[in-house]
Amino acid sequence: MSTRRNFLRASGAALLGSALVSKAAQAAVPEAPIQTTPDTQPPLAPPTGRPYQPVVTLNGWTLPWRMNNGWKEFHLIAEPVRRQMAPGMIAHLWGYNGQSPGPTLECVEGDKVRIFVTNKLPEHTTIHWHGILLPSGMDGVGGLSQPQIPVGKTFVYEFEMKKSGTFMYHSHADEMVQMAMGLMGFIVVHPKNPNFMRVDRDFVFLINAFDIDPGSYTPKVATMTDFNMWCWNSRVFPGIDPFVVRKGDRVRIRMGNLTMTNHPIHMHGYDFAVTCTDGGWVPKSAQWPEVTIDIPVGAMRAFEFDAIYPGDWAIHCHKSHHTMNAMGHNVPTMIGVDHRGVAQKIINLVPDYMVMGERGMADMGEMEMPIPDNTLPMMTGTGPFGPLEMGGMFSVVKVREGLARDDYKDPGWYKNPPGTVAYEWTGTAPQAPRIAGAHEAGVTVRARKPGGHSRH
Ligand SMILES: [Cu+2]
Repeated sequence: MSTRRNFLRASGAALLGSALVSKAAQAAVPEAPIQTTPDTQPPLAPPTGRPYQPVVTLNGWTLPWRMNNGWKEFHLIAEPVRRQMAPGMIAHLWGYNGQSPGPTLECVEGDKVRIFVTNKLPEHTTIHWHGILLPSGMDGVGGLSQPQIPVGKTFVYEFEMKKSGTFMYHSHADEMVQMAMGLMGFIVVHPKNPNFMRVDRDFVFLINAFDIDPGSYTPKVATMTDFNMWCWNSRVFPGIDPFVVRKGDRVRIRMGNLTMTNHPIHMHGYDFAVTCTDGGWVPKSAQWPEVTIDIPVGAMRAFEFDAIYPGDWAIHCHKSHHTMNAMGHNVPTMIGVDHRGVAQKIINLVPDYMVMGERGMADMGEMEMPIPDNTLPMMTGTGPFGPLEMGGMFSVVKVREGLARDDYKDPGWYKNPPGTVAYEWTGTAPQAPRIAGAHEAGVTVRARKPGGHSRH
């Protein structure tokens, strides 16, 4: 993390005489730390103010603040950023303080917050505090609740955090463009009583989506529904960090959806309780059990579980197109199509043509198909047993015994106890009952794999 000392120095408040200090201190903007890596940062224990159990932002960070006469002051800078979506792909987005999404803002119920927003974008902007109860004029809708923040100017938002829960912030100016470019972030307001709804590990991420053509860097901003990069915190698998959990911990996962469609998020290995919505905490008697939680557009949800089952548990969006990257879209179905005879004729015309998908698409996960620069394979990643064949909104909850309280380092793959892994049957297979006539006998399909990379 680096700071903008030059920017600060320009304000020069610290050198003024005592008579001027309080006025100058009010006028001085607080530091705006920036983040230069997309790695998950350790939780930021609150150095001042009321105590709370901090959250961990997946592939993100929490914005430090300063206290000023009872106000918690934050400084967000809206600006163009370069975000690595996964190793091998950079996106040119708009974000805050060096990354998209911007840093998570954490505070406590009852806190008075003052948020400075500096606009370093090429056009005007605002920030809307999604779900927060506040004065109408602080709501951040450009033109409705305030003038737009012009290029190069800094505006101040001031309000009290009246209730705890799970919230978001995002641009509310030229929204189609500014949301499509990544101007968004997470807000967590902790309960005043640190024992209320306390958990040991509290993860947060935004669900967001971009439309970036293979080989290019900048999202297409006019896309309505046909996005191709399905992200958690502007990252796609295998770029999304695992949720590292100590066995026995009480765990909360909070999500907010700023895409244009719903996402049924499914976690393996557990059932969990839905404990927080965008409207607030769900009382114990009303918490409902799930294994998949649908997150509507513009909504936030949180669920909790006791991490009693060690293992590597997949967590992903259950829309299967959301677990693949850009190359996987608009591909014809070729299953059962016999290319023999046709392929050679096409290769005479198109030397690079390859026959794919006659047996399904799993070949794509196994091979290194030539793809454009700055583009991720449509399904990728390798696990302890081979190709994972995933992309997009996919990660792993890694529950391990004996981790330290604050240890979020990737512990590697789970070592399954002997006799607990699915295995190949080598004896005589028992008869599998099947409805008469339902099976089409005698159809053989053959796939031809591409010849390699000789032309690239
Ligand atoms: Cu989805």
